[in-house]
Amino acid sequence: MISKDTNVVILTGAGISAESGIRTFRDSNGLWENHRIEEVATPEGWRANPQLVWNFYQQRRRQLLEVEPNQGHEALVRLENYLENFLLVTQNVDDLHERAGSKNLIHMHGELAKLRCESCHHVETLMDEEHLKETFLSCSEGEGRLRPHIVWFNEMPMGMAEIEKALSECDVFIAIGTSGHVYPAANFLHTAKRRGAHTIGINLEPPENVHFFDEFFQGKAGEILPLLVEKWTR
Ligand code: BV8
Repeated sequence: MISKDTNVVILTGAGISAESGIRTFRDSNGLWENHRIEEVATPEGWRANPQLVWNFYQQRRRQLLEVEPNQGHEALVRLENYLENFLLVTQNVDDLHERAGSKNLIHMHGELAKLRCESCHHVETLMDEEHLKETFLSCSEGEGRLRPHIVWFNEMPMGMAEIEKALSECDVFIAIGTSGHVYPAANFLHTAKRRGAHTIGINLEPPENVHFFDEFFQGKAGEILPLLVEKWTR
């Protein structure tokens, strides 16, 4: 069902990074449990208590130095190298997909490794020791304060025009390691289905929208993806 000229769009969520040791959001020891979403992942939370939000993200940025891509990330690189038309959209803000070698990649919810100036909006990857402390950082281009280059709730996700275009042209849509809680990402499955794409879900637990998938594989992405990609690229 997947051959070299099949047009594939993939959406990943926190579940694909779980086997690398990055906690997901809604599993029992999810990230949010230590904090209410409104406090740490909204513009209002940032305005109300920037130090709390900054410390929350600096702790997650420091964790990037301790984790590695897993076999799920690596299998997606093999699939991308095999296909002529491939787009990987991730809700994740870690850098494990690019470190595994993914190229055609959109971080629709931003990136932990990057910071953005609140005044001139200059974006930079800043992951040296001095950028990971709990003191605020200033923009190198002006004097604005740097904020996480992250899409918070009620902020516009990134790359939406490119994503919508890819979804309108795809033959196969694969959602991996996502609970289907967060919009507009959770709508991509329906957009692809309306286009007539074949839809595949891979998740540890059946997500809320499991019945909308043509095929669903329950289990760990790091175990299932290498087997599926080996079959598809044979
Ligand atoms: C927007 C960055 C509009 C932060 C994130 C009411 C109803 C519907 C929608 C809304 C509503 N009220 C508000 C909204 C919109 C809102 C939303 O969807 N809210 C939800 C909570 C109801 N969405 C927004 O605000 C979005 N923006 O709508 O803008 C707009 C329009 C015009 C102009 C301006 C604005 C922005 C949403 C982005 C928020 N930012 N991340 C950060 O990371 O710090 S969301 C956050 O959740 C992460 O990005 C995460 O990736 C994402 C989704 O979670 P998942 O990835 O699915 O993770 P989760 O833990 O939920 O699930 C993991 C799954 O993996 C589980 O199912 C588990 O079983 C599985 N798993 C675990 N281990 C494995 C595994 N699977 C396979 N293998 C394993 N080993």
